[in-house]
Amino acid sequence: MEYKNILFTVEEGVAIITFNRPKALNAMNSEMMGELQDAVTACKDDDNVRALILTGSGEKAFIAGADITEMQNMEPQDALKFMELGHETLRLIETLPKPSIAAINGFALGGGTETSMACDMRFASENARFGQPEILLGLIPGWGGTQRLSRLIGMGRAKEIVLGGGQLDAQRAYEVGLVNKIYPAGQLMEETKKFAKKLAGMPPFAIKMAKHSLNFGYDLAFDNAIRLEVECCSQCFSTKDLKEGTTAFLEKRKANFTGR
Ligand code: DAK
Repeated sequence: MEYKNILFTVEEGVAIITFNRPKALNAMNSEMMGELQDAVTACKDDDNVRALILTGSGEKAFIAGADITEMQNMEPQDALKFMELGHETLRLIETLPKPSIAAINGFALGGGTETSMACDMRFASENARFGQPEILLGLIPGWGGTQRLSRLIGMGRAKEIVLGGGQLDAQRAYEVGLVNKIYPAGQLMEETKKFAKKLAGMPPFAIKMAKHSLNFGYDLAFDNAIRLEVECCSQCFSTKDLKEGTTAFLEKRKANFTGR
């Protein structure tokens, strides 16, 4: 697929998807969401990709929300299609058996905050701003904002943001646990790549099992969640990477994981 709204590169095992409509502050239209889904599927299928970064082009925005121009003229059937495509794509990112980081380089509003929350981690520049301003447009978050935000930062704070429509700066987002790290704008990509490359060097099957246990154990009753963890953990014992990791520890050397 040829991309018109995103850039897609892979370097040293790290895929980088860049939202690329800077004139519209990288607002997410349905074409861009389709391209995102295609690129994430390619990451899932390619064993050489071991980690994923999502970011925005330009200095102002990660994604300034769903494209309001496109949304304004949507018939309910088109809106439903766009919403389902968004849900499918964000869930694909969330459940990708590889780690993902959103490098948030400016505005991440509405669908922008929602896209960042589908990633495993959020690294922000000092000028990043978050929020769910949908209420100001007469609607509510449509890509998981009412669900992922409350799980990440708690119900009271999520209600303040979703019902109040206000924005959080990077520091506040860090304080409430929405953001993992904050960097000066000029260092954001370099630091995010450094961490993504570290993740790309981890044993892929253990990464996959860790994400599976975290993602799918979260909503289970505790005994079932622990059982899921036991099953995911015990499966790691079938890998050569576990042998390599434990042998390397005992031989006091760095492990060389091969993904087997
Ligand atoms: N959509 C379309 N264009 C946008 C945009 C957006 N979300 N955000 C910015 N732009 C465009 C502006 O119209 C402007 O275009 P020109 O006038 O130059 O042609 C250009 O980007 C630069 O923006 P500004 O001139 O406004 O720049 P400022 O620095 O003054 O302000 C801002 C930056 C981010 C504070 C401001 O642009 C802003 O408030 N933007 C809108 C933020 C927002 O409300 N985002 C949408 C949230 S709602 C669903 C699916 C998804 C969703 C819901 C339902 N279904 C299918 C049912 C999700 C909804 C949302 O995300």
